[in-house]
Amino acid sequence: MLLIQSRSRHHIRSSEITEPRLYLDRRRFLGAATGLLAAASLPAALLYPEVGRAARRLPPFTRSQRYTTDEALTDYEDITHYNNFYEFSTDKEEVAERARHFRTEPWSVVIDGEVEKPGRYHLEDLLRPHALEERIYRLRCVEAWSMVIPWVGFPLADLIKRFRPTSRAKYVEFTTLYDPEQMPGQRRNILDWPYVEGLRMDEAMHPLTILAVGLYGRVLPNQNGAPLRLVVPWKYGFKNIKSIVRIRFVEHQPVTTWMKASPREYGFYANVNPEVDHPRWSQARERRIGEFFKRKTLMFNGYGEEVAHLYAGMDLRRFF
Ligand SMILES: Nc1nc2c(c(=O)[nH]1)N[C@H]1C(S)=C(S)[C@@H](COP(=O)(O)O)O[C@H]1N2
Ligand SMILES: [Mo]
Repeated sequence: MLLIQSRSRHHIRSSEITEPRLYLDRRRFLGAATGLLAAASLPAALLYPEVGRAARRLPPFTRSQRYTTDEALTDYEDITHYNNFYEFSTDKEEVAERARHFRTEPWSVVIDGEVEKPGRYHLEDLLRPHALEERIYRLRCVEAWSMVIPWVGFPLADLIKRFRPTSRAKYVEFTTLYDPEQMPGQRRNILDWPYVEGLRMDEAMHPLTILAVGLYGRVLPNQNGAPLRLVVPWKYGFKNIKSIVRIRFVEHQPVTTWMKASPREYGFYANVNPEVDHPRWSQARERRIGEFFKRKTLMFNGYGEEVAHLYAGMDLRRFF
């Protein structure tokens, strides 16, 4: 276990791009230690051969036994070519191509607001202390489609504890990069850029909430929010803000991009709720990408046992 631990502390570098000789060495290393490693940190090329070796490698990660599902994974091709990322395009099938040359290195994240250790941190330094874990989560978009995605990331709570928010910090606000040169969507007024999202502190600290750096065992593709994105599986997809450059601790509820765009349609909480329709369509059912028949949408996207207590006593029609 020691071995795994220290390996998993490695950060992502440009040198993680697959290089055949290294790949072979890694396999030999694994072969020698299979007893110890078991299913813990198999190379992604073995876990998900369909991804291909061109995708960039992650440091080793463990697979969560707890945060997983028996449901079939959505195809890698669909996860990476059916994207909502308005900074690049409003056409889901065009995002991947438009994001192809997006530069995610170097990358830094500003941590500020009501926090004891504010600063601008290089991504490597931000990630270094965190052991990576694979978790399979459902993602339910407000547009009534869904996917099952094997993310690689770490609990947001661990990062929050490191920077020690003050007692005034009641919410966490996240901001996406603003760079119209690279993000053609930001040259148009489709949304009030940069994209902003937020969570109440207890939602941010919930063990289900993660910051993701990878999917399908590989570094997060640009179109999925490289190099760092939020994943909150019981909320509609739009809460899962991509390409984060700022994490700010605040006293008051942040005004999020979608609330500004259309307050009737998009609330702050955005918990998946089949009983509260979107003003323009029902939220009772969803289409799992890759399937033909629609399925019922589950309260809190099926994570009710873990998260319903966060909203005890709240009127979920009002706080949608
Ligand atoms: N910065 C930013 N983050 C974003 C979006 C966006 O347009 N810009 N779209 C959101 C929506 S609506 C969804 S459904 C998910 C889609 O994530 P995926 O492309 O990885 O499936 O990202 C969310 N995060
Ligand atoms: Mo979405």
